[in-house]
Amino acid sequence: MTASHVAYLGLGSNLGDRLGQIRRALTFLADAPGISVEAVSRVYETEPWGYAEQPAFLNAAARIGTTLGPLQLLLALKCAERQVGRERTFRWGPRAIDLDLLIYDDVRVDRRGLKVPHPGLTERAFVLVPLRDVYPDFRDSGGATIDELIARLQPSGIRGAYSLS
Ligand code: GSY
Repeated sequence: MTASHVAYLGLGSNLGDRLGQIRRALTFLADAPGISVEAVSRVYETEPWGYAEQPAFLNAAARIGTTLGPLQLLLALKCAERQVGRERTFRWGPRAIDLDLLIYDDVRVDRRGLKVPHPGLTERAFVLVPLRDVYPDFRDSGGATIDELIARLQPSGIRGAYSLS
């Protein structure tokens, strides 16, 4: 596959076998047509954001190469979530797996079901800290570095990091 685009994904899980589900999602994506997984961050245990009365999350990020467009990629992520066993609970509630399209080249998408870059990207440490492992040169639209963005989000709610290998 000759990948023509670079995208960054966020992965999260806080129900069941959290690490196993993140691994299975990455394996599913690596086997999916039009996607090559190029780099995976460490896995971070993070405090729940949005709705506090739920278990801690494991979060990670991945850099992929892809021939898919943003909407096709979103469908592939939804398909991976179903394969891994995601069932809808409620907004901001617990989930077996969550796959978010964070960044797709320099492309901006503003549609009902898809916003790229992900709107919460620069305000959530559980997204930025894993992203820094695979995209240390990331800057927001105002020019802030990823270290500066993370420094603004203290306390970060990051409890610890584990290597996936
Ligand atoms: O948006 C992803 C789902 N999610 C998460 C998450 O992945 N990690 C943490 N720490 N809190 C979260 N709240 C929601 S919703």
